Formats: sequence, structure tokens, C-alpha cells
Amino acid sequence: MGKLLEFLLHPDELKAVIQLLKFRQPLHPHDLTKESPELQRCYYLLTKTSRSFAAVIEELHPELRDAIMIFYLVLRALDTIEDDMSIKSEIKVPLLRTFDEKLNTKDWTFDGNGPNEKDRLVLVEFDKILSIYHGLKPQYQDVVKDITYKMGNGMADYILDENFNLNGVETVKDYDLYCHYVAGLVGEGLTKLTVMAGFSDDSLAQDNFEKSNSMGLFLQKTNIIRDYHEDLLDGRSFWPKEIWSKYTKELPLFHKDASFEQAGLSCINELVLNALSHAKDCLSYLSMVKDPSTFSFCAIPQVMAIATLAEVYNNRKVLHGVVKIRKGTTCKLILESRTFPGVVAIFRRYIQVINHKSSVSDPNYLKIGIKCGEIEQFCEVMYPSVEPPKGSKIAANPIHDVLKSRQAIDDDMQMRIIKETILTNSVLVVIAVLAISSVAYLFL
Ligand code: D9A
Repeated sequence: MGKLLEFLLHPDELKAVIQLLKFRQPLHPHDLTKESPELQRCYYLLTKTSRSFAAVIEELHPELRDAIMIFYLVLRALDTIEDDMSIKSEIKVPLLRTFDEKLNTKDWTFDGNGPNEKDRLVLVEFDKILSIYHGLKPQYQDVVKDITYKMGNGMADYILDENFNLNGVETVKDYDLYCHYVAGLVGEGLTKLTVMAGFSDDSLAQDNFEKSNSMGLFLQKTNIIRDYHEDLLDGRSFWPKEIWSKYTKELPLFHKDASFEQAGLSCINELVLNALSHAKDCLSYLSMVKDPSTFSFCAIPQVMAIATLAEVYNNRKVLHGVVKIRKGTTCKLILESRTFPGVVAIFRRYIQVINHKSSVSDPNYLKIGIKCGEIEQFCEVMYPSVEPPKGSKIAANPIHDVLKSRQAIDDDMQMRIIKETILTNSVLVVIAVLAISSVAYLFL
């Protein structure tokens, strides 16, 4: 019933759902039934861990599809060990530190997760993952192993820090470092893979993977803000004390004591402000991803994140439960994020939403305004909303060279999108006409 009302209120989203599910042409169709049983099992495990994102991975270019699928599952395995509060640290810490070595074996599995751990199957059937892993190109195997090593050790460092589990991270610097281990390193690994495959610009592998790190931090910080309530119920928190201590003596007061609600909102807003500091990096990263399937893979999580930030901004529901974006909105965003100009338009839209939701009474009102202005300006320089007058000189900007070099790719995709939209619209019109005429027939 809720769904029906939702779609009546947002008919464009209903169309997006239909277009996405019925009319979209996959870039690289993948017939799994022709593959080995181990590979089929890996893709099955993938859909079990993340239904929507599995579909995106399955549509990747065949050159990277299996490598990224395995990378995702290995990281999920690591995460499932880190996450499981029922594993004692005497077991957990050495396991995390030596997890990369399991990748040298052919048959390692692990049955030590609690029965309620959602992704325990990934570890129980880790031998299937290993068998596909060893068939990857050696340079891809090296990337997966290197990131596994760095991430496992980073996670272990934080578990040993007793204080971390009880009070979360201390400073904003710690927050960035923790997010680097669990998410920034993922960005780094994926950048290495896509650069090796020739799918994104080599320059992304320079400057110490700064932009790749931002890709991960933007996603991770968004999840951390959104999951405040759920995490506290599980007895942990990832909000940095340096920020929350400005608003409360004790974190749970935000949801336990109604008089702290306003303070809680201000705290959320400051965390959103902090997360937005990565937005420009993410956009410029995406501008350098050339292969269309890799582009979608990278862009979808980012547009979901900016939409989520706009949703959680100044939203008291975050303090009391889970805040989610509608399925229909998700489908719309997935369809629109297939070209770079589409992604920029999405970012602009949600930045404006945040700016409008911002209230003068918020301690960071000015800072939010400035941050939103900065991001909007960045978008405006890339895609000016008004045609510059003839003969006027545009200041030289390296981003324009990047945009020029990807114009053909985006134009090509835009053409596909137009065809697909025409097809969807025509079929929907035919269905509507048939429906209306049959109703009319019954009554006349
Ligand atoms: C990603 Cl290989 C993640 N994480 C995500 C998903 O996106 C990133 C984990 C493993 C891999 C990739 C991701 C995708 C594309 C490019 C990226 C990138 O960098 C260049 O990572 C930075 O969330 C997990 C981390 C954030 C910790 C890195 C997207 C995803 N979405 C979930 C939604 C959810 O709420 O969990 O997994 C889903 O669709 O189920």
C-alpha cells in the first residue's frame, strides 16, 4: 500500500523502475550458465551480500568483472570478521593481520562467525572464492592481496585500541584514518585495477591516491552518519568525539533525551559538512573514468551517497531509526548517472536541497552555505548553466581538457539513453491507451 501511494506521488519514479528493469540494454551481457560452478557460486554469494550492487558488478566489462567481484567478496569476508562481536579479539586480531596469506592457499575456509552474521557464507565457502582468485591475471591478484594486507592490519590496529569500541574515534584525523583503512583503501585498489585495464586515466594513480581515498571516505562517512541509531543499538559508534563533544557529553543522549534533539541535529549537520569536503574530489575522479561500465560502477554509489546526505541533513529521524532513499529514487539516479553531465546534475540538485534545508539557527549555517557554494561553482565551471556570450574568453582550466576528451563517450551513452527512453515511453503509451480503452469499453 505504501509503495502504491509512493508511486502515485512520484510517477516519474515508477517509470524509472520500469525502464531500468525492462528496457535497459546491458553494456556487457553476461550469461552465467556457461560459466564454471565455482564462478556461478561466487556470483551467487555476491548477490547474497548486496543485491543491487551485485547487478552493477555483473554488468562490468569482462576484463575486470571477475577481478572486481572477487575483490568485493574478499573485502566482505574481512569486514565480516571485523564486524562480528562474537569472535574474541585473541582470534580476531591475528586473523585480520594474516588474512592476505589465506590468499596463497587453495582451500582455506572459516566457520567461526556467529550464526547471525549476515555474510558468514562468504567465509564458509571461501575456497570457491580462492579457486577463482587464482585464475585472475597475476597483476590483479597482487592488487587484491596488497589491499587485503593493508586493510586487515589497519582494522586490527583499531580493535586493539580498547577505547575505540566504547567511545568511537577520538579526533577528526582518526576518523579519516579509520575510514581510509576500511574504505579509502578500497578506492585505491579499484583505481589500480581500472588504470591497469586502461579504463581510467593514469593520473588517478598519482598524488598518493588522494582522489581514490576521497571516493571511499565520501561513501563511508555517509554510511556512518546514516547508521547512527543502528550502530548505537549494537553498542558502538563511529562518530568522531571531536565533533559530537561540541553538542553533548554522551552520544546516546541524542536519541534518549528529547531535550538534546536540537543539538543532535546540529551534530548531524556538522558531520554532513565534513563529508561534503570530499565531494569535489569525487566529481573530478569520476570525470577521469572512461569505460562506461566502470563509470556506472563508480558513479552509482556516489550519487546514492549525495542523495543520502541530502536526506539525513537536518533530519531528526536519523536519531531514532534508519533513513533510506526510496527504491524509485534509486532507479532514477541509476539511470541518470550513466553520463558524467548526468552525475554533475544530480550533485547540483542535492547540494541545492541541502542548502535549502539549512537553517540560520544552525551553528554551521555559514560554513554549509560556503561549502555548497564551492561545490556548485565547481559544477558550474564544468557545465555552465548559461551559454557564455560569443567571443568571451573562458579562463584556461585543465578540467576542460578532461571534459573534452570524454565528450564522445558521454555523447554515445546519451544516444543510447534517448533510444531507450523513446522505447519505454512508446510502450507505456500503448499500455495506457489499451488500459483506458478497455475501461471505456466496459462502461459504454
Ligand atoms: C565499494 Cl570493490 C565498496 N563499498 C561500497 C560500494 O561501493 C564501493 C566495497 C567494495 C568495493 C567497492 C565502490 C564502488 C566503486 C568505486 C569505488 C568504491 O571506489 C573507486 O569504493 C570506494 O559501499 C564499501 C566501502 C564504502 C566501505 C568502500 C557500494 C555498495 N553499496 C551497498 C549499499 C549499502 O548501503 O551498503 O556496496 C549496496 O548496494 O548493497
